[in-house]
Amino acid sequence: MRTRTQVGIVGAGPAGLLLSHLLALRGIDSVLVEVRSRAYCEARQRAGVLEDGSVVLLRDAGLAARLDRQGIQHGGIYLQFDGERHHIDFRALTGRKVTVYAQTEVVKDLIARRLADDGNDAIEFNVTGTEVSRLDTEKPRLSYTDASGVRHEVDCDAIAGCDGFHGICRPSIPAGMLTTWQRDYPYAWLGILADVPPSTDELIYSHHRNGFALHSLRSPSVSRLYLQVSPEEDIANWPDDRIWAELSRRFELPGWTLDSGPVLDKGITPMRSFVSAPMRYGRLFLAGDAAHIVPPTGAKGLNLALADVAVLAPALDALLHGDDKPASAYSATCLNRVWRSTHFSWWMTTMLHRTPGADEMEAQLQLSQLRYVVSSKAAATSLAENYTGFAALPPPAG
Ligand code: RFL
Ligand code: PHB
Repeated sequence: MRTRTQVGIVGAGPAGLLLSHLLALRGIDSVLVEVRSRAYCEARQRAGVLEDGSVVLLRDAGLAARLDRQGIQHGGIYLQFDGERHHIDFRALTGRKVTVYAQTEVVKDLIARRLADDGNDAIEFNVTGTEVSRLDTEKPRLSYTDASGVRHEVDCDAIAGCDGFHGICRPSIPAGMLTTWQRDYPYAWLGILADVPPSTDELIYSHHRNGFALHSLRSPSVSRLYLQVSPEEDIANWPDDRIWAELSRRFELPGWTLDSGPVLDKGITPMRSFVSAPMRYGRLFLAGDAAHIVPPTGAKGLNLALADVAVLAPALDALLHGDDKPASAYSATCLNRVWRSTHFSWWMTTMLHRTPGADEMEAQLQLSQLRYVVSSKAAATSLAENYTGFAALPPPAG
């Protein structure tokens, strides 16, 4: 079946969904295709922390009704090391805060809004055989097979590759056109979602001789916790009791206890830093994890994905009206923020994780850095400024 649209979008993660909504607000049509089911996209456990800029972006785009009711504002984080827990007060240091609101909820809100505005055709779930072609022409093509087996060829004015790190858009760019930088870390995160109220009022990032641990949350009754494990670790080796025992050890503090509860979900995530540039080839624009990955320690991946499409929507609007200038600036504008977040995420990660096989010198250097962060206002401000979001986002209406 041969059709046309203005913008073809691959991937219904936060980047693709928000882009289709921002384009719709500008009166621009899109076709959004997603390989997974709606239920899968809405249940995939991932990020949990939104920068103020991301909250404002979602609010200005009319997407924050539930976020404003259920999001939990956090004015800081705890850094734990050497048997002590220290508070970093973002509000006092920067006047800013972050909002705990799960990526699953952002995705549910976006899907509900797209379907309410444009009906069931707004998103094609369960597609197969997605391909993008003719990228160096003014009429790139998005091809896919829908859930009922019909093959679609969609002529577009531009295509947005929002299909994550393992998607097909980045590999569709001819060899030699992209420069990539990648670092794989020698550890992974074992994450659990647990049906138990959080044992803390703000997130705890803990440096421990057994490895890093993070206590986060999803709501006043659901906790999200992570443990550093080996990237080769098999989740079958981690029954719930062992996970809780290891979490208790890594967060141990006199007079404080970690409450445990039923584990609702668990999984292991590898950690990598990856940047590919430029984020545009002809009429294909990459956004979010399709173009860059950060390790989750800085809570940046979701925020970067939203920031990219906040820049991309007005750039595509201009391109469709004959002005290529903002589209030409898209990659450099985004990469500025991407590299800042890449550095910050690398810095948080290497300061807090234990490198397997590393000598005692590394642990002492990490502890010295942590002591500096909690005792120097300048160092604490630097962490707070980066964590809460360093660069301002453009307004959604351009
Ligand atoms: P996504 O969410 O991966 O969405 C891409 C979508 O594309 C679909 N797709 C295809 N569709 C059609 N055809 C194809 N051929 C396709 N190939 C793929 C996929 O099914 C998927 O639906 O990318 P997007 O939109 O760029 O969003 C990025 C974020 O999901 C990611 O950066 C964050 O989750 C990272 N992250 C965190 N970010 C934060 O800002 N704060 C956090 O606290 C935070 N914590 C985390 C995280 C990521 C984690 N994991 C699991 C990697 C914690 C963890 C554990
Ligand atoms: C989460 O809540 O999933 C989360 C929070 C902070 C991070 C990473 C993940 O740095």
